[in-house]
Amino acid sequence: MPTEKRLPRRQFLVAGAGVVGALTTGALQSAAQDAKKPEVEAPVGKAPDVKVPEAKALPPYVSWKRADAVIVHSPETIEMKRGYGGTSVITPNDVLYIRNNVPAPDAAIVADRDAWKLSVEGVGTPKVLTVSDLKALGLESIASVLQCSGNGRAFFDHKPSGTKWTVGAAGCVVWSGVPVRVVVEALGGITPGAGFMTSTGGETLPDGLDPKTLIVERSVPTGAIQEALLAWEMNGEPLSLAHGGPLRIVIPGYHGVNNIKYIKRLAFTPVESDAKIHKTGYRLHAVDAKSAPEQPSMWEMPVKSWVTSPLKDAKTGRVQITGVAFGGINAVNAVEVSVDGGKTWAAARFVGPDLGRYAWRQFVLAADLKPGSYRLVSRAIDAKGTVQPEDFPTNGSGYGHNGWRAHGVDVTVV
Ligand SMILES: Nc1nc2c(c(=O)[nH]1)N[C@H]1C(S)=C(S)[C@@H](COP(=O)(O)O)O[C@H]1N2
Ligand SMILES: [Mo]
Repeated sequence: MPTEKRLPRRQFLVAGAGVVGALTTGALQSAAQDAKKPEVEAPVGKAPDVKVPEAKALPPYVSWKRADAVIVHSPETIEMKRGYGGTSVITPNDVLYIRNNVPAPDAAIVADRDAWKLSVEGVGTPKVLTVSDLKALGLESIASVLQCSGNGRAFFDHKPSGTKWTVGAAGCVVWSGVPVRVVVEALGGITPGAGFMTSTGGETLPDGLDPKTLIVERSVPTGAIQEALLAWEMNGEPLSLAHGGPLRIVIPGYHGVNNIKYIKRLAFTPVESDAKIHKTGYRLHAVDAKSAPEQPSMWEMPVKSWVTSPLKDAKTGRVQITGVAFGGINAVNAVEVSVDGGKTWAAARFVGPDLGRYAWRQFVLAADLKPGSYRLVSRAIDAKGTVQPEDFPTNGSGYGHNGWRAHGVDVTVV
């Protein structure tokens, strides 16, 4: 799927019988319910200026998620509620968002994790390696922000289609696995002339459709391999099926879509993938333009931050204003908070351990607030000195919103 939109109806209808057919029928029904259900007022604890859909049940493959902490937009798009990620840097597994462009594979694939196979191509000695082989090759751990390209889509005024994520399609995760460069070295290095690293997802695709229109396959410039990890563990637990188990590629600093789950093929290629999701999908383009390969791809993430508390009401006196800030492809250096919608700013303080360049940092600003109305906004600055912008340009699919103004929250101090 090129954008964060649901599968077009036609594709569901030809999906046929079997697991995929059954799941997609569910997705269709939920899409229909979406259209009918009224939007309800955001309850306490969420940004009051964004309407959220009524609660839906968690689908079986993510039944272990915290129902009270997530918004189920559809069986394949589940958002963490604002303010539910805690203040201990790492986003707990049971609240981290979920995004599947096609239904997740059958749970059978995590029954024997070590047997999962990855085909490595475009190297000196191409080879099929099992997870067990990969575990023998090396081990590294890295913290990185996983964020969907469409995070913040709800804040665009032009109503782009696709999931209306606010701030919850993001989290900070510690991944463990083997560095891609270790695997590449073991297999004789990258074939000369291969400028891209292409990752392919292992979902079972429905028969009778051109796989190129459905397959989840993304290319990134080979430079990204320096930090890339083939991960089998997430926050100390075996990688769940929902988050890509048995094996997923993690490309720190890159948008979520490039972090391919159920990875079955890793290829070093002279050209970029011609899969629809890569060739024309996830591109920044004008609202009235069609997606095209020459438009910027959703690769590196820019600097971003938002407030996580308070979100609605606060008691008069000292208030601890918290939030998260990250630099995307760069480290985050500083963050400022404003209680008057961006007229005046004060430097916030980072809280907790610094887990490195690709992790986010929690921040806090203690403010003494009298009764009244406040617009809380935050603005981060990365290690290159890039300041989070006030706005982000409108674009067709509603990707990449990191504008600080729209991410603010209105709080009443009583
Ligand atoms: N195989 C596969 N990998 C995938 C996807 C997918 O649908 N299939 N979705 C991508 C997108 S768009 C995002 S935002 C992230 C979401 O990761 P999560 O569900 O673990 O939060 O996975 C990416 N990797
Ligand atoms: Mo995404």
